[in-house]
Amino acid sequence: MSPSAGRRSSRSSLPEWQAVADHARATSHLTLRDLFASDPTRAQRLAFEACGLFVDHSKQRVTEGTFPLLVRLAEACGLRDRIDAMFAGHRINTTENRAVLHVALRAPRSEHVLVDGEDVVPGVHEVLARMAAFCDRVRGGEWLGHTGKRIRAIVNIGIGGSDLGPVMAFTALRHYADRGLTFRFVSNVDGTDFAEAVRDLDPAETLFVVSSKTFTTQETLANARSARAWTLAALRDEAAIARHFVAVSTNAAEVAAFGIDTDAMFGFWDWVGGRYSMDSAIGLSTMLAIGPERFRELLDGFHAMDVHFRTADFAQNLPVLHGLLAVWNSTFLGAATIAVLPYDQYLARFPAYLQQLTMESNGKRVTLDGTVIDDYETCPIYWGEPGTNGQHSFYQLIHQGTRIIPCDFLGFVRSLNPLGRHHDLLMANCFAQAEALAFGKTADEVRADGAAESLVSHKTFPGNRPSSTILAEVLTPRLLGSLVALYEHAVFVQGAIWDVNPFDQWGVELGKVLANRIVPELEGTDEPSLGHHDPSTASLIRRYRHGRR
Ligand code: G6Q
Repeated sequence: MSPSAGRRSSRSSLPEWQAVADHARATSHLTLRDLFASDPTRAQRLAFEACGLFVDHSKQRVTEGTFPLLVRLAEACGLRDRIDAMFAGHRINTTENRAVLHVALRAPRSEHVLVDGEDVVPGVHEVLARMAAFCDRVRGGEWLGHTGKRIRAIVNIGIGGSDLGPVMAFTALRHYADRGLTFRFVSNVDGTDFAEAVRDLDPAETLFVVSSKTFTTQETLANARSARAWTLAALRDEAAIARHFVAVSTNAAEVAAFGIDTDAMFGFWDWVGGRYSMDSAIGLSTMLAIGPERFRELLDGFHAMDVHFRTADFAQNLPVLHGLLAVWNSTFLGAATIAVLPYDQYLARFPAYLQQLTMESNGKRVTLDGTVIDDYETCPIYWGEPGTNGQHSFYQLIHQGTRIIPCDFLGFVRSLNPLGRHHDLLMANCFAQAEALAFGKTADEVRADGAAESLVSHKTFPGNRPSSTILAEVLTPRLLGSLVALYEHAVFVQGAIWDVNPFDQWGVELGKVLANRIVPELEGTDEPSLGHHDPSTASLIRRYRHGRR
């Protein structure tokens, strides 16, 4: 029996938790049609604004009483103290005994953030200055490849937090990128990823940024070794490595052991979690693309949201409300997933980025003290695709399926690529989807359209499907920073309510250990004894070995 068996999470016994649960039951019969009909001010009352983001929550299934009850729950869960503890550099990642200070990465020079009595802000700015100097040299054509050619291609090698942030940010900010440089991102240990990424690149003009906090990650090291071999096969001189490889890591010893000079290493710290690291040196590829000034704007956008999160009243606090809504929808209304639907092609990778941020953070089943949670659901599944593509694919289920899928719609007033009517068409679709989801189409309305009686139920839209819409003026580096920080802090809020640690990821370990055990069983020449595997796994390994021969 596990030590925690028999213990129950204390969250669900809080009176404030029960009050929210009672409220959910008591209001479950209300529809968005009713709610809008009974309150003409609803659209204004449930819209919030900060850091350039206008957030309309009025199409969520909430009444006037919902946010106050959720805010009281947040207070009862100690959210204020948790926020203060994070910003104060306390070791709130208790299972790894680490501070959690991505907020220090975007702190202005004038701020002080102490970890064990030491101010970390000067170190942050020192690395930023080194990154800026390096980026200026590469972008300005001063940093040359081994044969004297200018660098034309940057390949970021990294995985998880060392990939998803960089690739999302590059995609999002491509409009601001130096178009004379080609950017590629290699993450998968599948050799196809590397092979396709470098197929059309010239090794003499290619710079690899090996991004790995630990510098021990199997996939990243395998790709970095292949990159090394690819470079040496063409340039035929070990000295070329120094011109074509830089590292981003916390592990100087492993970087040196790999053969990259630590002068060409950009560091960060153990208090930066992988999925919270896109604004650390892990953002080197982003800075190479958009330049140091724009990167500073990105950090300023993050920081603006940090200040808002830390200081705004919970009742008006964007990340607090966003986080609480996710808890409301998933834990109290039973939604198993949340769709994130950007109506902007530049945000194509934003849902993938959010998958890690949300689910690796809060996909947990034990509380901070190790108690198994068996009386409420924690993190929902986050997923999505850019609109309007999703409309011609899975939106059918969101409109008429049997499950309720709350949606976050994201859009901009202005396009970075104004082209005829395109942007109006795009945003008309965005607004229309949220409207259709909320209000649906009744059977009578379908009949009034003249539908055959046999088709009425097929053509009826039940409505009452919740969504939030985030609208901003235009996608800039600053705006992106604020948007990402909104979700980072919303995830923090969720973790506080569910009483889980959003900053560890023990659930990724077991598979890694088993894979390392299987590698020699696939590669060895002697027939391995597979008795320690289950029959299914042993049979797959045998079949693979046989086929490989
Ligand atoms: C993120 C995780 C994980 C991590 C990768 C890469 O929060 O910790 O996704 O970023 O496993 O790790 P390295 O940067 O150490 O290679």
